[in-house]
Amino acid sequence: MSYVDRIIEDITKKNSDQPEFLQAAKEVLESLRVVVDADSIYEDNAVLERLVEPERIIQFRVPWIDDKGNVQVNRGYRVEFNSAIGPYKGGLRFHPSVNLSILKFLGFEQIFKNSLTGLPIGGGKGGSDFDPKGKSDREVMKFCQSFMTELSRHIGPDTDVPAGDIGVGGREIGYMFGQYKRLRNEFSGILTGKGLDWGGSLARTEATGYGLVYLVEEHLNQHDDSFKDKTVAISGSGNVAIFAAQKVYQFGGKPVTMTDSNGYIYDPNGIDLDAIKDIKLVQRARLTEYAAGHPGSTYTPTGEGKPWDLKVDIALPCATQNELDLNDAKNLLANGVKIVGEGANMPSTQEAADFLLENGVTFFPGKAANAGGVGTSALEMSQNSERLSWTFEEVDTKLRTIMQTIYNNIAQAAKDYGQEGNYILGANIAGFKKVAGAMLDQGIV
Ligand code: NDP
Ligand code: 2IT
Repeated sequence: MSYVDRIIEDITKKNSDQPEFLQAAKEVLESLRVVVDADSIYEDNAVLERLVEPERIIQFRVPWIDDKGNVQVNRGYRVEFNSAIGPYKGGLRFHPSVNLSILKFLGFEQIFKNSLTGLPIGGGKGGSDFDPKGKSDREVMKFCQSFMTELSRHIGPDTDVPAGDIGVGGREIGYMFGQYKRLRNEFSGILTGKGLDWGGSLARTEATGYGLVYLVEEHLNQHDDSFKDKTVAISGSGNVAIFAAQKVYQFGGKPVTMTDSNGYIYDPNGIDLDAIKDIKLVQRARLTEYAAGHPGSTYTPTGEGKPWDLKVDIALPCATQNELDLNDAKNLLANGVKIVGEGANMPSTQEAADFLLENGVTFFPGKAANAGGVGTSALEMSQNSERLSWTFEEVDTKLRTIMQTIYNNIAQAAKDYGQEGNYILGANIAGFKKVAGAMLDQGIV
């Protein structure tokens, strides 16, 4: 049995209750066959066995008191997956669906993504099954303070630096930072995505969405094309989706859809981003609000259609895992889509990604395409270390360079292994090589 087959069999046995983790791990392992079969150093040093096993998982109780005075209890986690190339780095997700399978898939992806940024950051992820929806600001604050009371024992600017993800934005980072500072009497860069007046980086808020569009634009430019006049389907209406749409407009394209968990809006005139920002970031309301002020737009509830049913040139899934399945991939292809770029983490099922790739659609996996967020988080860490703040233009220019470099590196890796244009393979291999090299250098740890 080959080395990769043996590892797949082993993780399938050990993690049979973790479908998302197995999905993410198998995809990477399949890509690595060509690398590990060519050199026995990986098997001799059990690199894959170590890679699929988190260095540490912390699970804890998060008790808090709601506005009615009732005691609530949630589960908190931090998966510290791999620190071969730097301190653990990765977001915190607050969503009722959060469990170990989801956090292990996200932490595993983060290892390779962070490696692709070219910056010294290891892979980690955390979060809670807490649902911020419908909670008052006070309740969110109480929860965040309790969550950080335990998490603070495990993180640090040179150990583990969490950030935002689904359900964790500027408000939550602020409450968690305040609690850490109070507990430790220490003002340090233990989280990224901080407010601009207290250690945050300009352009971090925009970075994931902008980075996604920079990567796709780089691909288009290298093929004498651009976003200009392209119609774009975007899913999600949170941090990543909003700033991806903003950059699409800046490059002359037209985003026509956005989604939340209840449904999607289609606006053939182009999504009104000011309205979305007001609904989602200020009112914290639902997309159903959009239709009223926007004649010509339509709202389709979840279960009755998806943005992937429409005729678009480019699709950018920016909401959540497995939101684009084989049927959606078929619809996109039938409608002439040319590029799918993943702003979310693993938004395409394995079958969807394979189908798109096999049918000539250019496909950029999340670990490459959404790496601008964590890349800019690493830039925030640099600024915190030197106690300076760079200008928006400085950070944005570095972000664009990071995304251009990622594009070139994944394209080159795919070519080197005889699969030109297979950016899934390219991203997995390019991300792996640096981490595996560091693991070999550092011995069996
Ligand atoms: P936000 O919380 O800001 O927004 C999430 C969006 O996705 C909302 O519109 C939300 O709708 C929707 N969504 C979330 N869960 C589901 C679900 N189960 N079904 C349908 N819709 C859902 O999160 P982000 O924009 O930060 O994150 C979006 C994706 O991007 C995630 O996959 C995340 O891991 C990834 N990502 C984020 C980065 C960042 O810097 N923030 C960096 C790299 C990747 P609703 O409001 O109804 O829940
Ligand atoms: O999935 C991701 O890369 C993020 N949620 C951002 C992580 C970070 O540390 O900025």
